[in-house]
Amino acid sequence: MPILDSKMGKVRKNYSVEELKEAANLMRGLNLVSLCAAKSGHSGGTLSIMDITAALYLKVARHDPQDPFWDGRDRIIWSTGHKAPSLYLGLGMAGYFDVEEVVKLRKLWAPFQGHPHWPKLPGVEAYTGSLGQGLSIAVGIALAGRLDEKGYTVYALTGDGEHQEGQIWEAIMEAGDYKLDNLINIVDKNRLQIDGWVKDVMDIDPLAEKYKSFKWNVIEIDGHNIEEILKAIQEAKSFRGKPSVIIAHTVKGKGVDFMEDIAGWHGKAPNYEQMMSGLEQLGLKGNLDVERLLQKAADYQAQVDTKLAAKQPKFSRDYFWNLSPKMNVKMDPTRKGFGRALSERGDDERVVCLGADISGSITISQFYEDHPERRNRFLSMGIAEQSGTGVAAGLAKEGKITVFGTYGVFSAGRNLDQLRTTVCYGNFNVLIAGAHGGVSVGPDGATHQALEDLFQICGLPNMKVVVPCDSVETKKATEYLLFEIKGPKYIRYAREATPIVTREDTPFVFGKANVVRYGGEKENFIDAFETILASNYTSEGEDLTIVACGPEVPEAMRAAYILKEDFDIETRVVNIHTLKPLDEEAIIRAAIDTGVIVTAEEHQVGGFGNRISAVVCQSLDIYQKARVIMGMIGVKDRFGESGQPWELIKEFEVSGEHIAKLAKELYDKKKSLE
Ligand SMILES: Cc1ncc(C[n+]2csc(CCOP(=O)(O)OP(=O)(O)O)c2C)c(N)n1
Repeated sequence: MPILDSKMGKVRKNYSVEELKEAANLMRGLNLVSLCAAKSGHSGGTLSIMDITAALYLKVARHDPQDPFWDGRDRIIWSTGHKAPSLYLGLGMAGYFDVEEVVKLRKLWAPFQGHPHWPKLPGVEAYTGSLGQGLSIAVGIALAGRLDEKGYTVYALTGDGEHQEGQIWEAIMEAGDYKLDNLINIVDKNRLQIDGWVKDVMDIDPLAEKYKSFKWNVIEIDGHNIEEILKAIQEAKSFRGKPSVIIAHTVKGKGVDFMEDIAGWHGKAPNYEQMMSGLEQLGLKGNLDVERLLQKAADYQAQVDTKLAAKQPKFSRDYFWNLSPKMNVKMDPTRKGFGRALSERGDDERVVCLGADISGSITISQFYEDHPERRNRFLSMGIAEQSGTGVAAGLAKEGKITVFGTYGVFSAGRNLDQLRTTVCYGNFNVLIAGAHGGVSVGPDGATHQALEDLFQICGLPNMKVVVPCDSVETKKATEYLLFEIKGPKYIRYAREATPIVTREDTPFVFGKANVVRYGGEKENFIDAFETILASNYTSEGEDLTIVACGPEVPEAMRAAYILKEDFDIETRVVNIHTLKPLDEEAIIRAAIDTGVIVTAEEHQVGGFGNRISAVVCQSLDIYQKARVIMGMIGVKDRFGESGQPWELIKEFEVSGEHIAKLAKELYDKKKSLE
C-alpha cells in the first residue's frame, strides 16, 4: 500500500522497488550526517534497520503524512527506541516534515530527541527507549483495534538484544493467546548488542522456535532485501488467526564497512572523516550537500546557544567552569571512580558483578578488564534488569558481595518491586549502581536520565544510599559500601565529566556530612575551598547554607564563590554524600547557625530536598532556637530532554548560577525580616 491522501482517498506516492532501494540508501547517508552533526547516537542499529524502515514508511504502511492522526492509519511502534534516527528519516522521507530537519537530531528543544517522543513529533506513535516496552503497547493497540473493529495493522519494531527483557515475552504470550492477527513484530536480528554478540551476552535463540511455541506465525527473511521485506509483510498481513513475527536477519552497521558487525559502533557517531568515508561507500559523496546540512545543524545550535545564554542568571562576570584564568577545575566523570574501586578491590573472591549490557559505559566492566582471572565472577544477565536484581539477591544469599548496575532509570525503577521485596525485605548484601543519574546524561534524553531514582530508592527500608560528589569520592564510597556495609545499598553516579573537588585526604565518613567553605580565589578551584567533617566544624557565622549531593556539590561550591565575590555573602556548603542514613545533626546545626537553607540536587526537586526539609521541620532544637527559610533547586516536575550535558544543567536550572540566585533571594528575605 502506498502513502495515502486519507481525505481524498488518493495515492500520494507509490514507490517502486528500485526507488525504495535508493531511498534506503539516501536515508543511510542522511543518518550518517545527522549522527555526525549530533556527535553522538547509534550508528550500528540505525543502519541495520534502514531497509525495513524504508519499506515500512514508504511502501507498506497505510498512513497519511499530512494527517498524522488519521484514524485509519496503521500504527508503527518503534520499540527499539535508540534507533530513533531511522524512524525520523522514515517519517521525513514519507513527507511528515522536511527530511533535512533530522540534522537537528539530539539537540536541545528539537523534536528529534535521542529517543522518540511522540507529542513532539507527529507521526511518532509512542515514547520508547526503555527497551522491551513497545511490544506491549503494540499489543494494547491491536486489542483496541479489534474491540473497535478498526482495520489497521499494528507494526512493532524490536531488537534481538531487546528480547532479553522479560516483558517482551509477556507481550509475546499475550499476543499469541489473543490470536492478534492484526499485529506484526519485525525483529532486527543483527546479532549484536552493546556488550558484544547477543549469543554471548545472553542467548535468545532459537528465536523462531520460541515464537512458534508462543503461538505466533513466523517468517524469516534477509532484512536487507527489499523484495523479501515487502513479500514477508504482505504474507504476515494476510495471515489469519495468529500474530506474525518477521525475523529479519540483518548486519549491524550495514553499508559502511568499518561499522559492519562491530559492537563498538553501537552507540557511537561518525566523525567528519568517517562520515565522508561512509558516504563514499554508499555512493552518495557529491550527491548530498553535506556542508549545507552541517551548516543547518550549526545554525540551529547557534540559536540554542543564544536562547540559553539569555536565560542564565547574570552576575558581575561569567563564573562558569574554566572560563577565567583563575579557579581552574579538572573534570572527571563520577562513574570512573566506581570502575576504579571495582578494579582495585575486586580481588576479594566474594565480589561478583552482574552486567546488564551497558558494562563499559557504567564502568562495571573495570572489575575484570585488567584482571582476566576475575572474568568468571562477572556474570552477564543481558538486558534483564528485573531478573538481574533477583539473581543478585540469590548470589548474596549464598554469601557473595553482589554488584548489579545499569542506568539509574533501569536499576532503581524498572526493578523497583524486585528491589523492594527480594533485595530489601530480605536485607541482602547487594550493591546497586544507579549510573547516569541526572539530566547531564545528555543527548540520550528523557528516557535515559534518572531523575526519580532517589524517590524510589530512599523509600525502601534497609536500603543505604550514597550520592558522591566527584570521582574521588565515588571511589571511596564504592569501596566503603562494598566491604563495610552488609545489606542493600545504592550508589548514584553520573555520566558526564564533572569537577574534581575532593582529594584522597578529604574526609569521607559514611553517614557523616562534610562542610565546605570558600576562602578566596585561587589558581585552582579545589584550593579555594576547605573541607571539614561537619562534626568537627565550628560555625564561622555564615549568612546561609547550601546543602547538596552528587555533582550539585561542585555547583553549590561555585554558588558560594559567586555569592562571596559579588555580594560578600558567606556560605556554608554541606556535602551530604550519604542520603540514608542522613547526618541530621549537620543539617540542624546549619539551619540554626545560618537560618537559610537551599538544597541542590540533579533530580526531580524534593527527592533530596524533601528529606532535608523533613529534618528541619521535625527538629525541636530548631523550633526553639531559630527561624529557618528554605528553598530547593532541582528539576521542576518535568521530564528530561536531549541536549549537551552542560546545556541541560542550565536548561533545567540546576547550575551554580541558579543556586546562587535563589540563595541570594532567600538571604535578602531573611535580612528584610531581621
Ligand atoms: C530497559 C533498558 N535497559 C538498557 C538499555 C540500554 N540499551 C540501549 S540499546 C541497548 C542494546 C540493545 O540491543 P538490541 O536490541 O540488539 O539493539 P541493536 O543491537 O540492534 O542496536 C541497551 C542495553 C535500554 N535502553 N533500556
